[in-house]
Amino acid sequence: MRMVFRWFGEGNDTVTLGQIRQIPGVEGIVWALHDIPAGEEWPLERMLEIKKQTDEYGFHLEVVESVNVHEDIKLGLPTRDQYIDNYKKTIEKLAKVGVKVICYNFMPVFDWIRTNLFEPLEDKSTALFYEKAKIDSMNNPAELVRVINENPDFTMPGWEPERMKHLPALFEAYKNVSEEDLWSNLKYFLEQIIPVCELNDIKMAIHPDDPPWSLFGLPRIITNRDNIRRLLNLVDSPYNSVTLCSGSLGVNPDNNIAELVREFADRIPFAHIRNVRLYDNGNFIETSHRSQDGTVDICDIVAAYHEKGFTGYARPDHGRHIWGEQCRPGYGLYDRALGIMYLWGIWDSLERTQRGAAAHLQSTVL
Ligand code: DNO
Ligand code: MN
Repeated sequence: MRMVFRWFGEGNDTVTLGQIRQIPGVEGIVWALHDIPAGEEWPLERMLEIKKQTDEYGFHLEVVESVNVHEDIKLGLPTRDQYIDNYKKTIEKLAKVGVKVICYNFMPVFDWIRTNLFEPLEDKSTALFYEKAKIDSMNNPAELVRVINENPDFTMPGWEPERMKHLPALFEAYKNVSEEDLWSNLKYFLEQIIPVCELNDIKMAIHPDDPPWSLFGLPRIITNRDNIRRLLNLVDSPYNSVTLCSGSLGVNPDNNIAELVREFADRIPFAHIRNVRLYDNGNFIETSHRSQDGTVDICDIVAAYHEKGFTGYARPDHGRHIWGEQCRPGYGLYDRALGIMYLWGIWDSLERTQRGAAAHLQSTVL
């Protein structure tokens, strides 16, 4: 397991590279050029700038999260080809700074959806929260557009006001895009991209939908085991792979993440590991990593990775906001650092046990 840490860049993150350097066992930075709009080619000079900053701390840049996919590609519009060309050129340049994995997602319009970014937990820390009743009350495009039109300042946590302006048009564009259409648009994209990845030794690792169900009438397809199988078969290459996110998939209790790890291990170059607590009413909140603190059994998941001899990258994904830290929602220093130490704790003790068992076996054979 190769531990990495997401960093949003100089001036764009409250956490510094110097602080990350002091978290035990972190070897690389998960990065992106966050200001470049989806569909545009990333400039090499900008990548080299990041490389210069991170080199100083001895971090590698092998994982990018995310190179976002332009909406026209997801919609399957004729204009998609120019954006796919740009994506290919970006892949070629990323290879030049040593990138090995590109995490991306194929969720129409929205990335993750929550209703409160600072919901208090019992210990007075706060975390990202999803309130089912609130989402249900506006869970169709017409209703959401109505709410937006009536309140020009309306925004949901994490949705930039800029993007909210385009929502009615985007919903209109997606009106006739079914799940099957989205599958075929993803296939079209991957068929074009994967050969370029093979040439450049970079894996495309799709992030599951968060939450893994359809919202506002928009299709969502990377949601469960069967759909991950289908994704991997769209283009059967090791370069077509998955970012297995325990928190995103874990809010559906039917998804057994450890089982997914066991089944898909050789196609998971990047693991997102975090816990969530599900409530009976369909709400969920992100919690600390410890198995007992949420509904997702992190010990079992790490054990599954260990059992499979996982040599891919892992990051603690989100954390709570603790000790008064003012930070990007979900991306503080403290709780993610605690999460890393929990993951290492499980991992290292499994290593010991395995080594002990091997030594024991050797001594009995002798
Ligand atoms: C949630 C996070 C995501 C992720 C993007 C990847 O679990 O990991 O916001 O960064 O969806 O494209
Ligand atoms: Mn994730």
